[in-house]
Amino acid sequence: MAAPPSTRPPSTGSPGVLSRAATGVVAVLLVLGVGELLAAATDPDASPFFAVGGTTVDRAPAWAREFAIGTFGTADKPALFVGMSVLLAVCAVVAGLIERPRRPYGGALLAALGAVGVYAALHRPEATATAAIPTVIAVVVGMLFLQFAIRALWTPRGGEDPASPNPDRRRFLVVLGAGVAVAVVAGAVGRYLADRLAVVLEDRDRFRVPLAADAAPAIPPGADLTTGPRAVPGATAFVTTNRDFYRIDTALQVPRLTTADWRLRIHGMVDRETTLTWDDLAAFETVERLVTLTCVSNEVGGDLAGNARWTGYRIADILDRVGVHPDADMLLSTSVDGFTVGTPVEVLRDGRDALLAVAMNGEPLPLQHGYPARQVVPGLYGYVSATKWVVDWELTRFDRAEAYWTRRGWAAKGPIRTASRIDVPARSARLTAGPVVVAGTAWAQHRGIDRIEVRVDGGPWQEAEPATEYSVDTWRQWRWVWDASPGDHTLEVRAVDGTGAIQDEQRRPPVPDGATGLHSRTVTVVA
Ligand SMILES: Nc1nc2c(c(=O)[nH]1)N[C@H]1C(S)=C(S)[C@@H](COP(=O)(O)O)O[C@H]1N2
Ligand SMILES: [Mo]
Repeated sequence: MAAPPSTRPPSTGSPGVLSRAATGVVAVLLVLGVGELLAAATDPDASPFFAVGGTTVDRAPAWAREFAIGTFGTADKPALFVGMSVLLAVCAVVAGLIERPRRPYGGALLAALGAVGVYAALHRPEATATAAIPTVIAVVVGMLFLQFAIRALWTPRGGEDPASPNPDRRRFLVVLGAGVAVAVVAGAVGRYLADRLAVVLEDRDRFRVPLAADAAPAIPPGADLTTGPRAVPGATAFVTTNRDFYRIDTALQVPRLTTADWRLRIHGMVDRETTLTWDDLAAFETVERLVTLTCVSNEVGGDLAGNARWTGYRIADILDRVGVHPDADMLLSTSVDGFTVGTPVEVLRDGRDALLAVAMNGEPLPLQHGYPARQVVPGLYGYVSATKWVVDWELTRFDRAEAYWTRRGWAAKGPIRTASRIDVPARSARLTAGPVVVAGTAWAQHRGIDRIEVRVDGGPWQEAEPATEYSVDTWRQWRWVWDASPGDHTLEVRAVDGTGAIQDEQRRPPVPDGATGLHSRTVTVVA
């Protein structure tokens, strides 16, 4: 008897070349798509594909560059991307062909490509260690996919017929399709976010910082310990650069808001509900001030404080325009990302320079610091005053509303506590006996710093030399010359604020309303 005709082709023992190659290609697409999305959401310079491209351009030897420009002209960058894509496609096909169930050779190839991406991302200008994260996660996703899909290709359907190990085509196609879908969606969303960022960056480039009708007083010589003939090496600069300014917020992705899209809706207990557009701001007087910001989470001796030149509009002027009800005691401000802050209305209207700021140190606000508009209120910790990307003001009451951090255990009101810090000599410094310059900074925003005192090994307090005071809203530097004797010594500092109150010496953690205690530094002096 003749055998019945087989409906299935006999098993060849290994799935088709095309399917395996396709699996490799989809795995690489996933790496690119996921990498693009994660980079766009965190750090656009960390995109594996574009980091490799950028690093190739930067590292290309002169002859290669000459050749590329000579051959492709202004299309040298598209040519680079095409070249990279061809190379990637070849690697993708190879990865698919060499991957085996439980033997992820193709995955190893993806990891090797990923290593190149990580290297490139870490070597972009201004890159930090986190630039590696998008590539690492994307490669892991790609490797898992590759192994999963290849297993679908090799595993017999349900395993019920071990004699004919035919792959489950349908399951394989579903896995492959899902991979393509995720790669495409991730890539598209990633590109959208990246374009959105480009739009905001262009908007920021076009933005001209308004000239201040009421400019900040000049910084007197002697306010800054880092300049002048008596400059102290290692001291903290009086004005913090935008790059060095601490950053604290809850935003996983920095909000991307253009001046055209920006609105400030003012509502609640007001006479006239108003929505301000960017152009409406021009009606208010432009003010420029130096103000020191501090985070409530700053530990004793910590660096979550910075001093910048802010340009903007008086919050009080804007509040006057809408007419605040007398029983409203809280300005509940909301960021475009939903973060909320509750600020006492009284503080905003007591004459201090509470600003809706649009510029920082003469530049439009950096995206991370609240572009296009944020609040700056002298004397209050950031969590109760300094709303970045602010788009909504509700006039309300502290007994009706609760802001983001208050709901999470922090105090409803947060005046800044008097603090002082030793910056020089450095931690665990080894010094030579004799005169040693000790220096640092101290702050008590809106009360000012009157006096700074230093003591050695718990001895008597000795008055340090304060730098020239700029204003009660900025920090004040100080220096003290110590006649150091050999041995291990502990230096401590304390400040006296403008009301004559001595800094609180009792050690308390930052929660719920700011750390207290003295900053100390232990140093070794050798003969
Ligand atoms: N939108 C938004 N604004 C915010 C925050 C935030 O998480 N989201 N954090 C606040 C806190 S706690 C501080 S200390 C300051 C820090 O401002 P900076 O990042 O510009 O230094 O921003 C404040 N404004
Ligand atoms: Mo903060």
